[in-house]
Amino acid sequence: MRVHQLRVEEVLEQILPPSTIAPARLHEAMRYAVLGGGKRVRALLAFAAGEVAHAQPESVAVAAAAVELIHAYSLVHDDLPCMDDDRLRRGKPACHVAFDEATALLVGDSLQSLAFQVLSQRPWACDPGRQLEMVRTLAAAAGSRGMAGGQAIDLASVGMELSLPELEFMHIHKTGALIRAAVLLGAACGTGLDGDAHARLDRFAKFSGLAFQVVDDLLDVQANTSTLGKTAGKDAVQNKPTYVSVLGVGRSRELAEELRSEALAAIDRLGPQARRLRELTEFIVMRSH
Ligand code: GRG
Repeated sequence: MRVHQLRVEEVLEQILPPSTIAPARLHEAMRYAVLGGGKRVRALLAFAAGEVAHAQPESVAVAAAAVELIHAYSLVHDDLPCMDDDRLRRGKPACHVAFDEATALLVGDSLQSLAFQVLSQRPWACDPGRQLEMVRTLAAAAGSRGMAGGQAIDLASVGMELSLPELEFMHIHKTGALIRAAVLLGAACGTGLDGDAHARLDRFAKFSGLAFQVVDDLLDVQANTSTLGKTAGKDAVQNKPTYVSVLGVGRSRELAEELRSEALAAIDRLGPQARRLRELTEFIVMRSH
């Protein structure tokens, strides 16, 4: 895992504009938001799915970096006062606190553009048609029918009571869409997947994405701010519907275990190449931050 984390860190370091070139402050803020923090779960999922499809790690690293850029943009915008209004991210001041709100807005915009620039650069995947498909997959995952749409539902849900299916719908979009894109992009960097394996990976991505969110909701009530690197206990303060508010802690933990089992069952037939996906599923469910 560490090797892949370092590999994606290296690609991110290279593709982010240096803070010595104009506009220096924007570039400095982009680097601040992306580098030296984050678990890189989405990148690791891309590498793990790439292994199932016999992809070259150098190719997967580019796709993984693009997904991490979109993720970093979403965190910068999510922390803004007009959204989740948080001052701490990845154990340090949020981007708009360390810089300013206007810069943070532009950081998010620029990271999103950079993700698609990277993904569409000179052919680096096995064929340009597949590369174009990856651009489409990531765009759909980030947009109004994916992550941004999920965020809109999240903002509109404050103070409301959601049913379990409504909560699931929100999270399949807000958190799940990008996790799914990470898995599909990693797999698309390789050549070895038939339709059945692709469907299995897609199913895996759905369950592991939901498990990720259930655990996130649990950590919000069970972990402390210094372990999380972001403000703990915010969901209740902001009166947000979460798995914990809908199901309670005990049932949410059970649900995380059920989702873990579903995710593992989905890739059961994928053999030893899916070993890292299994390890990541354990990490997602057992993580402490
Ligand atoms: C602003 C368009 C827009 C979208 C924001 C992803 C998101 C939507 C908001 C983040 C808020 C949040 C806490 C969501 C729960 C799950 C989640 C995405 C947690 C953060 O991801 P991690 O734990 O973060 O992978 P690191 O820092 O490790 O990369």
